[in-house]
Amino acid sequence: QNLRVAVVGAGMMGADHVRRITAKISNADVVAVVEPDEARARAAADLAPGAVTAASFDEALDATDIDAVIIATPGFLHEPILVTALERGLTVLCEKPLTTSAEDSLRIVELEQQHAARPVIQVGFMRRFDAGYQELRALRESGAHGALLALHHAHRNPTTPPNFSESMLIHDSVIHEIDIIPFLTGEPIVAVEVKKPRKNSLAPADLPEPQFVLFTTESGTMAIVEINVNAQFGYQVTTDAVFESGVAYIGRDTSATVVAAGATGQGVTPSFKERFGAAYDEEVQRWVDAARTGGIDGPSAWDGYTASVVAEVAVRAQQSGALESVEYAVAKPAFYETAGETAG
Ligand code: ISE
Repeated sequence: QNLRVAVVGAGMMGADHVRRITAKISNADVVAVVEPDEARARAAADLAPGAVTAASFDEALDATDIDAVIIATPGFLHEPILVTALERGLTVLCEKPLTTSAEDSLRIVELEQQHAARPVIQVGFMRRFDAGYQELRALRESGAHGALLALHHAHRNPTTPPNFSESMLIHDSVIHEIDIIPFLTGEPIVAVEVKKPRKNSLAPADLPEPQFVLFTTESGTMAIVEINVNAQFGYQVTTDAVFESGVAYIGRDTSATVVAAGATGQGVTPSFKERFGAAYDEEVQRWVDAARTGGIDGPSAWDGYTASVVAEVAVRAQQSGALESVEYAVAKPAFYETAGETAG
């Protein structure tokens, strides 16, 4: 029997997941779209034959049988849906961030251990499923070019949606690097500092960006992130890894290079949907396959929690301008010790 999935939130990402599950993913059907905006709910449900629409998650649970849920609402609305899903024994794919505070994320991690025998919440850190990031991680693990010394990350979006605040630069955008830096280095982040160069006049008046966010990991590897989300030209996410005897970079070649009319050029992806399309497909198929037997196959709520801790410190660093150190309140519980190449 196919996995019966509810998608909560029918914005850009939620609607994309409805389309993906219906058109590309095997062994799963979208049976409910939960979205208070009726027109949006209908538009997304029309992509999935037979799916019901509901204004709330509880309404959807009353209306139809649901095995698993994809949470794609704005981050600050994730927590109550996670709690309901845990109480109902559902498996979850929760878009990032897990929650928008370390305290709330820790509560989810504790609740998951009370309600489930093994991890049932996967966090939507899709970069772990991207071939480029997997290659960089394998290079570091192989030791072929010595130790990994530094990472340069560029994270550029064309524009921001309305009401995108300074802390959302961290919780919504840099959260991806906060997850991928430990994935690449194999080490936790221990310190964060933020520097703010000259403001882009094309960014909203109350959004001081671009910003440089500098992370240090346990052994002293440093990762600099240029977060630059009103860059106008398109969507670009690149990473350069500096090893002792070589460098490796990913994310520049997202299309063929065309030489014509006296110039050489390459396309730029318009949004994360295209840049990470293959990664999302891989992430969702593997989650579906694992969820059919009640598990997950990717970053867990623990990874969501540690990212929340670092994000909170990074928001503090935005305000203080100082080097802020990261303390984790609890050690990783044995419950989260899973194998698997995309696990934490
Ligand atoms: C958005 O929510 C994402 O998750 C994208 O991957 C990221 O690039 C963007 O900055 C976020 O707003």
